[in-house]
Amino acid sequence: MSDPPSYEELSANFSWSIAEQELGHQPGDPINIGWMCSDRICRMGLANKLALHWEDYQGNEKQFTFDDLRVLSNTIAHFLSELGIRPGERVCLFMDRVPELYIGFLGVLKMGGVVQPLFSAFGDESLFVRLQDANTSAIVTQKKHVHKVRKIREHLPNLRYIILVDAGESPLQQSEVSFPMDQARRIEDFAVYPTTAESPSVLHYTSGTTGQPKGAQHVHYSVISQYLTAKWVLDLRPDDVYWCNADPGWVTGTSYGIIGPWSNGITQVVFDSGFNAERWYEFIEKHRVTVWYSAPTAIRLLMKEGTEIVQRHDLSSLRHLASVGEPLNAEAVVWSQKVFGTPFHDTFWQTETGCIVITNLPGMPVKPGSMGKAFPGITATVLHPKTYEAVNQTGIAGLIALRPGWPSQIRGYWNNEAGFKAKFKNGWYLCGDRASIDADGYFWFMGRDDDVINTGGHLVGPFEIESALLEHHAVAESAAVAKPDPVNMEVVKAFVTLKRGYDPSGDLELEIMNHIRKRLSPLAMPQEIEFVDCLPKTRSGKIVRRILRCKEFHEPVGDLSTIMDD
Ligand code: 6R9
Repeated sequence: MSDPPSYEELSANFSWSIAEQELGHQPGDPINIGWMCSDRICRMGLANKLALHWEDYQGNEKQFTFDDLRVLSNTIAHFLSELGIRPGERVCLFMDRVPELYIGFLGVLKMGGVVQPLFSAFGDESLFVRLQDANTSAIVTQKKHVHKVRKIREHLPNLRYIILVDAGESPLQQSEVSFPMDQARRIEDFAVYPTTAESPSVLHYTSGTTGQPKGAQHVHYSVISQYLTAKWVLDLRPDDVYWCNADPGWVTGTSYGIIGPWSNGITQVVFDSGFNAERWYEFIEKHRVTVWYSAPTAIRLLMKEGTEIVQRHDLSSLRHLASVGEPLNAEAVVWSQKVFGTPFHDTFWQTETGCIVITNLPGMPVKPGSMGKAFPGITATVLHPKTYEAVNQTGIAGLIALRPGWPSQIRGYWNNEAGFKAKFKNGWYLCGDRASIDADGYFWFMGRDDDVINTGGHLVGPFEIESALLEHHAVAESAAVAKPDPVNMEVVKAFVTLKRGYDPSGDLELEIMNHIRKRLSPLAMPQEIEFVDCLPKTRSGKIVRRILRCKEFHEPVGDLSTIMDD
């Protein structure tokens, strides 16, 4: 197999028109993601290629070719149009990771609707806030989740249809309709709605640190970025079997759990199941997964389970590994290289960017602990937090900023123009994170803006502290936050969960403190370690330090709707 091209080769003369050409898109022409990911692939002669191999925790399996994707997404698009859903209206997908979710995504887009994917684990209140804000017209769901919709139904006068994909013989209530995808009359030909580059496609709700969640509005042109970043960063090749762990309620599960692989005509496997190391390794082994896109939260859990369990499985199919969502600790990179024979490659991006923007491309040397470099076509820098001028000095941390204008950048927050405008300063888009850049152009993540700790006027990022903690053999996960201090304003406090076989004790605290003292500056040293059973996380697996910090400061914690509560 030939080596992937180098970063320099890919960057030279880069233009997003490379993706336009490969996708056969002429500026000004209609462009529809649903069509791109199904009909177009069939036209390329791949109609009978496996597109989705789905499995759930009970061992049920289903398989769909690209032609199935085409016909079944037609069928859903036709059904929604017949119901009277019009282009531009929001259709919420509120399902577990069942095939209807993935194919429904393409179907809504094909009829010109705007997909609003939400985690099926959301309770009725989290659901209500988002359906009300988006003025959603229809929701597609399952029997097991419909009670949550019924509970809030009367307060959502504009929600015209509740569509059940597995109603069977169950009695339906007012405005509920049954749509069993497998039994519906298959629609061979559907006139795909001629959306154009700027037509809205996906409305992703992202949790703000405080206040209400924001609806990030994507457009159909985003596929240009998602196609090319999936191909180059995830190193997708025609024979790959690709596995993305993310739920489509999170942007990773749509940009790279649907659009990226399928616009590339790649076979993907979906496992509708929670985390379980044994089951995950079995899944990789059984399906001969070659490319795996995961997240630090899952990787830390795998590390906690140890290497012995890895050795019991044949994971030799794995060729390329990538990670997103949180900083990827150097320890995790080194560990993955050791146990899988290839390191997890970090990828940094956001709901708002729509695609990977800073990353370790396959051909680049990986520096463990660094996120890598700006993707070709993305201009990224770090800005001084007061002047918003580029820091232009290696090793000095600043605000991560991107030059606006890449194809998959969101076009706004739904009903929140002021919130969107506030993300731009001095001609840059601000990510809300801090990093420094080294002499080779590699970005080193420091922390989210609001998580940075100000101790005696010095800023300390939680990432370096947590990475040092993770190097101790007893530590499974940690979160470093500020706690109030009369002298230094803030000092560092670390919350730590332990690996199996270790119990909290004063001695262990001392041992961990001694271990990290060698790695951290005195300012970054935690004043206190608190052992906890688990850390607060979002549904996408991010540690929410804000909750821990607010408790230390006795402040209200703000919006908790995306926090895992089970
Ligand atoms: C795709 C996604 C975005 C925020 C982002 C940052 C954090 C994501 C990261 C990372 C360090 C990485 N983040 N990837 N931090 N290294 N490789 O996660 O989108 O849910 O909107 O979150 O996640 O703080 O600003 P989203």
